[in-house]
Amino acid sequence: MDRPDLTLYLAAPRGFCAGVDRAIKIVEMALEKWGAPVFVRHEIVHNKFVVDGLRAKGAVFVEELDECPGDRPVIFSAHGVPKAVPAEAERRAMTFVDATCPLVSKVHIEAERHHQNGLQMVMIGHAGHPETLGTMGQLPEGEVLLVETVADVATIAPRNPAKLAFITQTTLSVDDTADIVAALKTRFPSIVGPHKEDICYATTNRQEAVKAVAPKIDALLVIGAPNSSNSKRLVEVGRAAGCAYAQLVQRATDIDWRALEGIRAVGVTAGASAPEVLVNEVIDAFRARFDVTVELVETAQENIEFKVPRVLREPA
Ligand code: 0CH
Ligand code: SF4
Repeated sequence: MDRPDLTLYLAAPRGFCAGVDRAIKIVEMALEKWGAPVFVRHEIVHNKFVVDGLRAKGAVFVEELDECPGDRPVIFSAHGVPKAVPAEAERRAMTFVDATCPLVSKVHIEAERHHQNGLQMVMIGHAGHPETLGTMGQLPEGEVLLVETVADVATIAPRNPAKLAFITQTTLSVDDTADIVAALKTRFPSIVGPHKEDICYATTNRQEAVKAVAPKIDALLVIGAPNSSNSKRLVEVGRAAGCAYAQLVQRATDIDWRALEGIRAVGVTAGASAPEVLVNEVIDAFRARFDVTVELVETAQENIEFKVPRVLREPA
């Protein structure tokens, strides 16, 4: 049977960012250094394939520190943790390694600095997301007001509207966040903040690549997990850029082939926590059904790398 022609536009950059790379390396190196089990508070990154792989090597994933025994090392996930978490680990004299991405830690430090300067914070982020919980948890209760949408900006009640600063989650939609920042600046003209927002280079670059692919395609597949904020944003960016069918898939078995019937061009990208093996798996699944030509759409090159903490670089 003749397979239909299909052009597969592969977005670049896609997949692992420097923070994810480092976080996974931290768990692997901790297992080498201390042996199994090593506990990990929260999924190290939001990807089942990565988590299952580390679990097979002896990592034990838990949601809270009180689920960890005091005599085994624990690692904090890439998304960051409230201040109370390392404080409690110290109180229990536990061995812990913080895999918070340095670009998330940078936001924590910003929040602390503004707080010390007497400013109340507004955080743009998603309620309940571990990064938002971790960043808000850098300051005492009530010091960080959360806004998720432009509409939320009208509802917050700061102590003193003239003494405010804003910070953001690192994995938000660049365009939606710009609208929220604009609304904040309109309501609170003296609000202090970063140059644009705190969205990281990897989030920004992956969204830009999707925008470049969108006009060429009939459908977009984003490889990523349903709890991965940055991956879900890529689906939204695809739709906003005019791609009527944009879908999040964890791996090839999630692809709805009936929805893709008749397409001639597909876009493929991957969230910052999705490994490249899953991208290859998806490409192979297309090759089994179509006569595929792969075209790379590269909008930026990345060469950022973050060092793992010193404790893991030192011999045991
Ligand atoms: O996109 P989120 O924050 O949900 O997390 P992820 O999918 O694990 O990707 C890595 C980002 C970690 C913190 O910025
Ligand atoms: Fe760090 Fe950005 Fe990756 Fe998050 S998405 S881990 S902030 S580089």
